[in-house]
Amino acid sequence: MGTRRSKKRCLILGSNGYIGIPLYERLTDKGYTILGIDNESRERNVKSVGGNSLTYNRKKHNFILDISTEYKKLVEIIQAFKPTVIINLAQQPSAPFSMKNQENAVETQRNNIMGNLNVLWAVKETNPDIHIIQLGTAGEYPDWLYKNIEVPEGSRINVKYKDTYWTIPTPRYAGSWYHFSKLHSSYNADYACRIWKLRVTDVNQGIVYGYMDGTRLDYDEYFGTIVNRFVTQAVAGIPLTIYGKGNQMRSFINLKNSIGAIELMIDNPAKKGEYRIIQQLTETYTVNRIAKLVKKNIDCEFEYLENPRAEMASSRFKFEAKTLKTLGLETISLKNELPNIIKIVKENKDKINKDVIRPKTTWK
Ligand code: USQ
Repeated sequence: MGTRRSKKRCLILGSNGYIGIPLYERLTDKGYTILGIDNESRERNVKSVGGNSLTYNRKKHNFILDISTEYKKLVEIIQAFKPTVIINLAQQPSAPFSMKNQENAVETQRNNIMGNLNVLWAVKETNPDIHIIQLGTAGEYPDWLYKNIEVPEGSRINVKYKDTYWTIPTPRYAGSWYHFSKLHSSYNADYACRIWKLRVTDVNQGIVYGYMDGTRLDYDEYFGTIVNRFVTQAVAGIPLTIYGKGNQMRSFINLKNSIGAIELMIDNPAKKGEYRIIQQLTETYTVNRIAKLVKKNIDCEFEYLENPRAEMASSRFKFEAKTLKTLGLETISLKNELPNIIKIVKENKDKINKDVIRPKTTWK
């Protein structure tokens, strides 16, 4: 007797990226039918800033396609493949890259917003029942806006104004051209669910860190996020580049947990007409705390640099993040995972280009 194939058909947009590669492999292992699309912009963008992935990356695409410009082909692929779910990871993911110059700012917003809008239209025109999972960001809830209030999980809140209660979209704002691209896409998806009765899960994800077999591992100023970057700096014998005094707080999720969370979203789709927000984050740390955790595992120095970014010098915040816990996501802690990241970076130490570590882009 053959194994029973799942009826789940997943179209992954951005299947050659940091999350796309392990997601493609994981869903294939689960017996889901997968189709991957990528425009190879991640590799191009990383190369354009002199960066390189420390690890080999197994390309996972079935089609090379730019979803932000090739709408007709996207529709044809959806009509032929008949996905039950579309996971849109086809985004320019770096805030510093979007702040580098006018061209990058425009290209980030064009690519991210138009790509996402094309997906919403393509689903409306082909099969509005397809569940869309799109990646928003925890940065849609800036620390200055949620200073003393827990960030609620969900798309609506009730507020009292002049003795009347109003249900309004949860207040959001952003802190880079990149983060604004996510914010605009969130509002577009919310609106599409309202008028076309689509089903969308918008995943507000914290900073993803760690490694899974076959994916890429970037460490440069633009595409390396803080944990992967600090580990690389420590392994290379470079002092950790702490921006400002290091008291800014951020939320985090391990790459394996990010993949696990997307699996849970696929298996528990949003309802018809529902615009659902999930807070995809498991821990919060200040930059200093991360630096100290890295130092506990591998000897290194710290260097406090004038902060090149426009962000609060010091912040504390709390996110409500119930859904993933309720659905049974088992949290992996940064503390337990650091030795694994250090091991993989050490194995690839000779590929580190020390010239792309120090920040060159100022945001103000
Ligand atoms: N930082 C340092 N030193 C460094 C690099 C970063 O102190 O060498 C600090 C930054 O000032 C910032 C924090 O670390 O306060 C995080 O920076 P990051 O580069 O790790 O992450 P960020 O630019 O916030 O963006 C990343 C992903 C993005 C995702 C976002 C989630 O690139 O795709 O949406 O995390 S969040 O930050 O929650 O909005």
